[in-house]
Amino acid sequence: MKVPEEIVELLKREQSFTIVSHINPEGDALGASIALALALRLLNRDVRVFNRDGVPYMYGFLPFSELVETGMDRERLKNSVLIVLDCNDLERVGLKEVECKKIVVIDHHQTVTDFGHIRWIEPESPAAGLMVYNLLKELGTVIDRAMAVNLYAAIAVDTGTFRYENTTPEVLRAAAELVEAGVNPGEVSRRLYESWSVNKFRLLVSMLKTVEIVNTGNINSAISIITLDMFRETGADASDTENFINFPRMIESVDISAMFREVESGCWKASLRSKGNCDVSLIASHFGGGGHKNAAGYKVCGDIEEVKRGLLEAIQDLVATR
Ligand SMILES: [Mn+2]
Repeated sequence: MKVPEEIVELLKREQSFTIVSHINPEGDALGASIALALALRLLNRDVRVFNRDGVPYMYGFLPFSELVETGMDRERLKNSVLIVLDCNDLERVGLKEVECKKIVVIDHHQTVTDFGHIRWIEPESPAAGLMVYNLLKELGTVIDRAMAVNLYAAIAVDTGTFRYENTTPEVLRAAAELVEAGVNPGEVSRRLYESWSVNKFRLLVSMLKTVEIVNTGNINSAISIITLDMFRETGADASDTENFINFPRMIESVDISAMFREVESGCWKASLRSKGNCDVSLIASHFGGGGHKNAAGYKVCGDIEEVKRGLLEAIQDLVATR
């Protein structure tokens, strides 16, 4: 991975930075943001970290997660370099417009926008955290334990803790170095996977009860639903649903896991995950959404039975016949 010289020079030259990441943040967005902020602080830079939705409960263990603010100081931003992490447009950040000194984009998602003055997009990188790790090495800052935990968590989340196909030798080498810097992998795994609230667990149980496995042509889809009533009954919230979609995917015969989460009465966020060659981005874009081959999503309003039927028809038309 080649770190753009322009970015290294900018970080060395400028004094004020504002780091932002996407709405509904997960470990990669947060860990990469916090680690970069800590490194810039070590270089005596003025740094703020912004995320519109703040730090979900489960990521409270990240060292210095309290640095993440949900309010943006617009006056300060005017003289600050904006660093956009783990996404590459303002809409994903949840901001309409910005007035700042310069915009740097650091992301591993391939998109078609040209937002930002300096764009470092590395679609082959499994995590934004790995890009920040390489950036810090290039900057020559020490990676202390706090930074290491944030970077390790970022990389762990986006590689399914080294289980997904994006787990490259480079990832494992970086992880080894982060462990040497003081990360306890067992503890991070415990925090990520074995620290659920009872409410979250109850919501998963409710969701699993809705799973239907439907065959269309040569594709088996597992469809699940989370309604506003289910949130009310369990006391869980939207951030608790991260990863729920992966549970039906555990079934060997399932090719697509689709989860409909009610965002407002009668309107749904559809998330799609697939295995292997089954391209769910075709389905998402058919409904005006987007994503990658194995992970995509869209928004839809209507009666849930009709919404499900619409999805199954799209699977039949776009994927099953291919
Ligand atoms: Mn990411």
